[in-house]
Amino acid sequence: MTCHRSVLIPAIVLAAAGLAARLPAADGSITGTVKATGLGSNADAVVYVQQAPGTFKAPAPPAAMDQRKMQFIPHVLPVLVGTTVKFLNSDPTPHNVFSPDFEKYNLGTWPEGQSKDHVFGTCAKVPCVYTQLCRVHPEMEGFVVVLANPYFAVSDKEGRFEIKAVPPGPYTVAVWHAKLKGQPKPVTVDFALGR
Ligand SMILES: [Cu+2]
Repeated sequence: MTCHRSVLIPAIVLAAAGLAARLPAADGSITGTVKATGLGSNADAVVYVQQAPGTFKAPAPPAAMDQRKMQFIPHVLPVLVGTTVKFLNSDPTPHNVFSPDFEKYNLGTWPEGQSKDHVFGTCAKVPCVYTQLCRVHPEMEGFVVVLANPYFAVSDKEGRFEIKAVPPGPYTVAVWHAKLKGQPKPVTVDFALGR
């Protein structure tokens, strides 16, 4: 048992538990809740496994971030490194897609119904957070959060999250939030077999 003392007030309280799933030995899930202290919503925290053994291939179908009603939707999009993100425009006004972070990108400005793809191909230090902005509308902001393995989830308004299909084993689960910080937590995904 270790006791951590910190001078920082953890603004996000992360509670997580590894759960046994189906039998026989199948992957489990990590579920829990995030409490975003002082905010009206507990949503949009990215909860992720810091390190997991193995190599991971980005999914072939692209992830998607839309621009709709003058907002990036989803507001926070976690992806595995190497993933292609399709940026759409569903508004009757042109939107731009750029990020000032890391290698930077500016995909240009395009009208309703069109889209452009961008590959998030590198991430030196997890999480790689790309602030997603629109030059036409400075108030618009979203986040693409690049991670090293596919074991991540985004919290809902109530703060609930579920990281699915995690192989059994010990992990450290961390949380990223645009405005708050939280402490990582150890979690073990295991199986209680009985008869
Ligand atoms: Cu815009």
